[in-house]
Amino acid sequence: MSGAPVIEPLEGRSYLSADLVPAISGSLPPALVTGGKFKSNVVVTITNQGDAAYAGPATLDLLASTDQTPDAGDTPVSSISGNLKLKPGASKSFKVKSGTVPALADGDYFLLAQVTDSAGAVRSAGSTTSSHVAPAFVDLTGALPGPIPASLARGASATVAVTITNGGNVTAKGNANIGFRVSPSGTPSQSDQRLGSKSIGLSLAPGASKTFKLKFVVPSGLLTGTYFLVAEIDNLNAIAESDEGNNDAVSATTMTIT
Ligand SMILES: [Ca+2]
Ligand SMILES: [Ca+2]
Repeated sequence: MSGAPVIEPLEGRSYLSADLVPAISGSLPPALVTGGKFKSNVVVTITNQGDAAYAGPATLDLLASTDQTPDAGDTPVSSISGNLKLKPGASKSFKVKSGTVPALADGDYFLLAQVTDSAGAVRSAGSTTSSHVAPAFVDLTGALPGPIPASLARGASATVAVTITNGGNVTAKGNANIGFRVSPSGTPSQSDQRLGSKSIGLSLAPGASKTFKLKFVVPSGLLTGTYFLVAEIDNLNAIAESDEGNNDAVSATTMTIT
């Protein structure tokens, strides 16, 4: 039998202490407007991962950061302070329902949650996804999802589907004119022959797409031939956009005008 006594090494012992650790679930919207309001489903959960109960003041700071580590370059988004009571292993959740986007430079930002306890211990967690922060902008683009008529006589009309997407970070609102043209090469040019246009009332949320069925008439004077169909979104430029040069949608197939 072994006679060696079991001795717990003294250096292995530690004082009992609380340890407030934040975690973030949910995310901010992928596109945020500088200085604008945001809504979110973010929940910050603070868990006492220590082995002693915590009771005392604590501060939860939310920061916007270009990386997932807090540092002096981060920008405060909001802060809550109050008394917190948490037994070892217990958690408390805080919903971040809305807020204001700080005046940040254009870029991608993570949300950081930083907890400071009464002893000055700081623990943090970062969101897994980032949000792109930029001043308010609208950018319309278009697509012709097809099909388009394979053949059309001059003087005839046709109805085609035109999909409009707002790639901006605020709602695109206004009356947009959709101008149809025919392109022999498939590379749109302002010298393409015109088929007429259609005005539509537009209200498109950031990132949203909508498909419109639009009718055009082939002018009797159009030169016969085989063409790609071009739909230029907002061809009278009633809606200001960050990029006015990406508004031509080109059909995947050609149509023969007879
Ligand atoms: Ca555009
Ligand atoms: Ca425009």
